[in-house]
Amino acid sequence: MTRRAPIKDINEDNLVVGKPKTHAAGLTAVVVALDRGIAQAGISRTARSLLRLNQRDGTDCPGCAWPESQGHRKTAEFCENGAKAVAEESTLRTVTPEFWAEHSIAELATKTEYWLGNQGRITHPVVIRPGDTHYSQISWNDAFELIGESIRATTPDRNVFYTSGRTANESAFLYQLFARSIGTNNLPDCSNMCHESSGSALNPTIGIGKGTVSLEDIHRAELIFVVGQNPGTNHPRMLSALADCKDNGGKIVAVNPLPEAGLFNFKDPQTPKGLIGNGTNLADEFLQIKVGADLALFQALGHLLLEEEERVPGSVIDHEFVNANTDGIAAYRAARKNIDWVETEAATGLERAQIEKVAQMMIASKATIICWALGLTQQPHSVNTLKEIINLLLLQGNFGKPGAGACPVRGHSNVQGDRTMGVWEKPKESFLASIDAEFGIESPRKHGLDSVDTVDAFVNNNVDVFVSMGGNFALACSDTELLEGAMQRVGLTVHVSTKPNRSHVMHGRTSLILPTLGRTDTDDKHPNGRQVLSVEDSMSVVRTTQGRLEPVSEHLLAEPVIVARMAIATLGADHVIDWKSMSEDYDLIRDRISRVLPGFADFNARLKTKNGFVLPNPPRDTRSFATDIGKARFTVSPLEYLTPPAGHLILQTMRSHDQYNTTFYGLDDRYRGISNGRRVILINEEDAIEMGFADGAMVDVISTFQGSERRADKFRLVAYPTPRGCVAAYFPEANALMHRELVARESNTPGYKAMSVRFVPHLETASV
Ligand SMILES: Nc1nc2c(c(=O)[nH]1)N[C@H]1C(S)=C(S)[C@@H](COP(=O)(O)OP(=O)(O)OC[C@H]3O[C@@H](n4cnc5c(=O)[nH]c(N)nc54)[C@H](O)[C@@H]3O)O[C@H]1N2
Ligand SMILES: Nc1nc2c(c(=O)[nH]1)N[C@H]1C(S)=C(S)[C@@H](COP(=O)(O)OP(=O)(O)OC[C@H]3O[C@@H](n4cnc5c(=O)[nH]c(N)nc54)[C@H](O)[C@@H]3O)O[C@H]1N2
Ligand SMILES: [Mo]
Repeated sequence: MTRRAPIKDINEDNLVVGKPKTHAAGLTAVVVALDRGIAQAGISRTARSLLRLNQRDGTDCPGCAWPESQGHRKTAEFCENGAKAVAEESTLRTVTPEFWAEHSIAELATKTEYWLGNQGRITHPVVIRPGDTHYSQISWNDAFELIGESIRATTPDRNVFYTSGRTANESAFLYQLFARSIGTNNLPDCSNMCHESSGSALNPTIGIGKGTVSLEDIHRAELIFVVGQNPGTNHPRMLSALADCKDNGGKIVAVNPLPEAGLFNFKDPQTPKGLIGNGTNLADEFLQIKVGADLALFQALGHLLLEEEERVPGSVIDHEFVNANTDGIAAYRAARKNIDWVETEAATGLERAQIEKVAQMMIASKATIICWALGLTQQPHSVNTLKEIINLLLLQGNFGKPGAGACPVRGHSNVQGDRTMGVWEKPKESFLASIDAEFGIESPRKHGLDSVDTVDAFVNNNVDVFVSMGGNFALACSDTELLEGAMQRVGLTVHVSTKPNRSHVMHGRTSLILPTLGRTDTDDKHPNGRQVLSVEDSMSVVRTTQGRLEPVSEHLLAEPVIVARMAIATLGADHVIDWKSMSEDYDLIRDRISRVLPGFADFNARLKTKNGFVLPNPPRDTRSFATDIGKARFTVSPLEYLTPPAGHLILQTMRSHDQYNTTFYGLDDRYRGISNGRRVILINEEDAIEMGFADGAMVDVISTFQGSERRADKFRLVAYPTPRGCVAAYFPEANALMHRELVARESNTPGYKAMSVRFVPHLETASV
């Protein structure tokens, strides 16, 4: 059975603006989830895939990285947006060689990501060569030969291997091994654009780049902060965990410029009460902070905690923990002794009394967790903001005890696992030494390019071969127009993909699209039959994932097979590494991983246990901190917040409820009341008036960074409850406005939530 793709693209004139909602999920979530599945894949395929989702022996949801419960699993262990992710992948719509013959690149370049992605799953490998106007079919053998020749024809560091976070552990491990066998550490990944700031803050302060809590801790916390995160849309299953925390008497503080529906009330669609009742109220306190002012807030909280400690010694600081396990508290205490409340209130847009109330909640809590996501990682001073969070957690000893810790909530379903497997442009010496000893290769020691460096390398003509393991680099990164132009000068681009996207259209001089199996597809064309992959979630739990749906085409190859065949075509069949065997039997990859990576001993055996296994986490397991000084570190950062030039506002970019990064499931940002279009700027009405615009005005947006400007045309201003001075737009439309030099210091993560913008009337409107 084939299903026809929608032929209509987005028409922004149809945009509808309604009222933002104050609760998330409920019955609508169930209806939407099933509706999307059935439209894409039909009833039986939808039922088969959804009932296996996040079950033991089932498929790990290709949506977010939130963990599954270790205990009892519900029949439906997924959320609305997980169901949409599955519908998107299990679709019966197909993109065949006929599709590519019918649509030229010139035509595809006029389409939005919505149209491209909705055409369906790619069925055959295709190629486009210099002078061609269309992609056309190529055999797998010829495709791999072309890759091998191109890589061999250039120097190692002119090859770049990008990874998007859906790639499973085994594929990621082989992929980084391939890059290092060639002689490069050019392994940028989506994490560079995402939680890199978290790793940059956590590694030097607590000695591990990952979170320190388990799902059980979320249930048991006395106080949870949800900062810079929109869980109702991006991690909906987190809402059940927050509701459990509330049921156990815990309190929640939400810190966000926007009153996101999922922060306030959750109607759990898994329970009858959630379907028809009033739901669970979540946030006890909502700090509607200005964009980029969290460092000021956390410094103020630190000040208040220390003030209370002065008043009643021993009432706040966990002295035993601090003395035994940390360094630097004296300098931290000195730095936070004084505070300028006038500046703090102006920077944050919060009142002192509100901050004091939250400080009291912290003082009263014996187990606090601070959760965060991109609202904190994509600003110039992000790393310092996150270090300030660590200061607060250290002060009260919130590590290695139940219900306490740091919780960066990761994005892509295996982005954390990919990093564990060595997908990193700055690998540690111990890791390289270990793979060298195991495989008999000599890995390069020079650090490679991250995502931002890669954009620069494109612009400066320093890339000959770009391989993209999933993802959509052209739209995910900054400076869209410049990047798209530069990508087209690369000698060969190789896209290992499931669906068409913009990066395929803005291709290199020669380009290959290699269609691969997704998470939900059965992977059984191997001598020993069906193979199983593994993933690591946001809380360091490693477990299996396997698909059971019949792939839409017999020509799809699994990711480990694609990597192995690229390696053989490049390095030769007699290479010191036996790529072929590993790609036929993934147990062999895991055997090697178990010998290379700490925490993976007996990988194969432990993976087969009921819940998989949890990787070692010294702060959580034993209150030990593997920093260079063997202790956790308090840090001192100067006060810093965003101050746009005169006449400008701060723009943050975010996801709608109906997209997965650059993939648009649909056009309904239900919780924010925006539908049928995406080119909007959410603005405080008083700011709009002050700038001379009415609600609904059409504007062109100009962003400024260090004297240079970028422009994106035709956005609609929508009056919205966002703080003064702060506006919001959707990613990726706003990426055209992003200067690639605007990054977080230390982590080099793009400042996607820190642009300075102003507006001019859009001319069509002005001339009416
Ligand atoms: N359905 C769905 N799920 C997803 C994704 C998806 O696209 N769709 N993407 C996945 C990926 S890769 C990731 S990384 C995660 C992203 O998950 P999120 O981080 O939740 O993603 P964003 O949509 O960028 O939302 C950022 C939130 O931070 C707030 N914010 C912005 N600036 C600030 C600030 O300065 N301070 C504070 N306190 N808050 C701020 C915004 O108002 C918004 O609520 O989600 C993952 N899950
Ligand atoms: N302005 C702005 N820009 C941002 C962000 C932001 O908040 N604001 N967020 C950043 C973040 S957090 C991230 S993670 C990046 C996302 O950047 P990416 O990870 O590069 O982008 P995605 O949109 O997730 O990739 C979608 C593509 O992946 C392919 N795909 C899907 N499933 C599979 C699979 O199973 N295997 C393979 N091989 N391919 C598959 C499909 O072809 C699809 O078109 O964007 C970043 N860009
Ligand atoms: Mo992400």
